Amino acid sequence: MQLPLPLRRALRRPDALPVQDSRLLRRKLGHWFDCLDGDRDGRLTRHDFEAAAERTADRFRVHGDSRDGRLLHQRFSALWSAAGLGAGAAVDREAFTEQLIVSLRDRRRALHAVNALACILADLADLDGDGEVTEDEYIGLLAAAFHLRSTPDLRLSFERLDRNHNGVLEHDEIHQAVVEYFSSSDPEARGNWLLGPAPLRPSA
Ligand SMILES: [Ca+2]
Ligand SMILES: [Ca+2]
Ligand SMILES: [Ca+2]
Repeated sequence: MQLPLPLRRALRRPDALPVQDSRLLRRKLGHWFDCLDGDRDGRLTRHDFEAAAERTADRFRVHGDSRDGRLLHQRFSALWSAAGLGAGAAVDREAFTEQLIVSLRDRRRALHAVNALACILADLADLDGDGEVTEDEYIGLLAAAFHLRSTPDLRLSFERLDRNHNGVLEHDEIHQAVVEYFSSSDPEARGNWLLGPAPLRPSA
């Protein structure tokens, strides 16, 4: 999947997407931690990222040696490196959030890494290969990759992410959501819903 041109331009410009620290952004990044911490031990290690790649590959029957299998592992791995974490690191929720805020501010690489991961995930989720992600495909993907299993919550999210209300997610809607999720402090930003409504709830 190619990034839409306006987003590619925006990602290249260092001042185009200011990452403003806020309680909302921290809640979103904390929720991202929870999504990645597949073994729920309260620490993120490289193993969690490898396990997420394997889980996703199993769900979509992608062989590890195939192009998609290799891309999936590479992109989860790049996400770990781009967050500024060393190979043997183990970080808790707070440390991960702090580190990721620094990485998102200082290096576009962190946002590129998440976007690149979103590309391969959207391609895998698009089971019928029509270039669009349906509600069922979106819900199946988030359950497989990130253990998000509340269908009513994910239906609400899908509705928010589908900006043009045509019943499917196009690639630019997904990328716009990724950018907003990882950079916006606006409580009205639709991208806040990328991984379910949890970050928008006061208890999150
Ligand atoms: Ca863990
Ligand atoms: Ca599709
Ligand atoms: Ca749409």
